[in-house]
Amino acid sequence: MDNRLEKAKSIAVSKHPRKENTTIQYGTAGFRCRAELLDHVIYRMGLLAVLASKCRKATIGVMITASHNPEEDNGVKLVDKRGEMMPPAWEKYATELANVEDEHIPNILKKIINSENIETSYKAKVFFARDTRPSSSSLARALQNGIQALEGNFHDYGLLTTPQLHYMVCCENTNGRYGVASEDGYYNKLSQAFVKLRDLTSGDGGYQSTVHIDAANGIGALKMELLDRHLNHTLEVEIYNNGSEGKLNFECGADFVKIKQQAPRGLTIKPGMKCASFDGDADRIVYFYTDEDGSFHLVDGDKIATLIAGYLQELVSRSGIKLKLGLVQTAYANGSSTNYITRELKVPVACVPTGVKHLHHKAQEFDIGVYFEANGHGTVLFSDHASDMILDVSGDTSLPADRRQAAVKLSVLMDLINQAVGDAMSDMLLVETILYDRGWSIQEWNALYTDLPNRQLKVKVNDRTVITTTDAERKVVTPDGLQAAIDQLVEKYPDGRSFVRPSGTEDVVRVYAEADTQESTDRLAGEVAVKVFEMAGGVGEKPVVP
Ligand code: 16G
Ligand code: MG
Repeated sequence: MDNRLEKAKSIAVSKHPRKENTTIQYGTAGFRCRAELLDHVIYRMGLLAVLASKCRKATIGVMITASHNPEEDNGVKLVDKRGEMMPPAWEKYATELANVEDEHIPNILKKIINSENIETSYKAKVFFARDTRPSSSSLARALQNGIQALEGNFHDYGLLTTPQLHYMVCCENTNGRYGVASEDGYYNKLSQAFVKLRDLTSGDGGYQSTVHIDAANGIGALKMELLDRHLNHTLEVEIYNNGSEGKLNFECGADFVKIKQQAPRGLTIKPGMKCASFDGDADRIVYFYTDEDGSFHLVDGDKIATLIAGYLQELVSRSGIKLKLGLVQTAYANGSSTNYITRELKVPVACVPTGVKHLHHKAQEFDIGVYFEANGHGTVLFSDHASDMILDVSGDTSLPADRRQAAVKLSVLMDLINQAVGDAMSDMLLVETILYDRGWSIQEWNALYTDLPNRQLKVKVNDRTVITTTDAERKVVTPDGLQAAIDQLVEKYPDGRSFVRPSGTEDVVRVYAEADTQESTDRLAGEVAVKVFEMAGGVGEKPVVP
């Protein structure tokens, strides 16, 4: 192995040297920055993926994408053996390996091998893929060089959405039980489940058969077109922002629509049209529409979560199977959604810190765990126990037809859902299945509950790590006195709620507020932002209260 580590170093020096002294951090969504800073980082992630594969004795995934970031950025994320995110220890290794001088690469690799007790003789295998960014293909070559430097096997899937790569890794490491590890395998699995569910459901009422999709000028457009070909016209899909003209994520995509609460560029919206936006790597989705009077309505991750949780709850209860269903949210979930879920649906709700890995982890504690961030990232997990029970009941002909039929629907839904990770395409098919079965238009769905007005602001501070939080980011611990100040402000407003947290992806502190009216919400958010500025070392212009 020592020889190979030396070889990895000399390739680093000759082909993928670390040219600048900037430090880069493996955050909640991997490394993300301007593409030109990433060549050496991605080469090194090839090396790390080989070690991870040897450590896990399984295939590891690497995705090259910067999701909803501008086209000039790029990023890289490692995918663990079941298609989930890598644990914190590996995030630390990634950060360390990315930032050392070229000549120290062998030392760091050796350190990881020792700490993790890695059997270096295991033949490593890495799956990788990339999004449509102009920089992605040359970065993919850097990655491949890294994998080959440590003599790992690999499969280059070319262009994929992030969730498709997670799916491939999960299929491969479960010996095909999850599905076939190919693009066709993915489309076949999802489309067959979708078409089967159309046969099992009614489709009456106000259901709108067409979805207008803003694909953010990204990879989602290419892949949605391929999936559409497998759907046999069971769903009418119109794709906008397919990348032929517009720029990736520029004034379009799920992140833009969620934050700006407005329709994306490139999609001329007409009243009542059912629309959805994917983000740049198609792991997030939000829906939206406008009224006759032109007002915009966002149907976000919270509404998707409630739609799914309510539907699954009903099926579980009709099937007669005793299963614990729960919903996982973050502090960003609109207060109305949490009230609706706990009071109307009577589904238990858990709140965890921001970031998919926290939600995913918590959702595993339920038999059926639904998790969604308000920004549209989420999925549903079925425990082994739940899936065994569902399959048993669906095949038991001695049971009443109604019970069995509910279990059959659940069993097909398990195939429709990408349980490895939130997936815009799979989530969209799931939402469309439920709306079809309910006979609901997007307006009827949106009317389940009314969102409290809410506002998000950013505050620039000298060092955002001075802010620490507890209680799933809902309470500030430091700086001293900030939480008491926030509490005092919140008290003034009916239905008021506010929290602040350091961003994991940008150098800012985020402020969230909600209250009974938009005016109160904006004022509360502004007042809290001022407190953060004053008490946590604000820099630049002081926020103003409207
Ligand atoms: C990352 C997370 C996303 C989270 C966002 C918060 C993953 C795959 N992605 O994009 O879940 O909502 O960060 O960003 O975990 P922030 O920390 O800047 O608010
Ligand atoms: Mg994304």
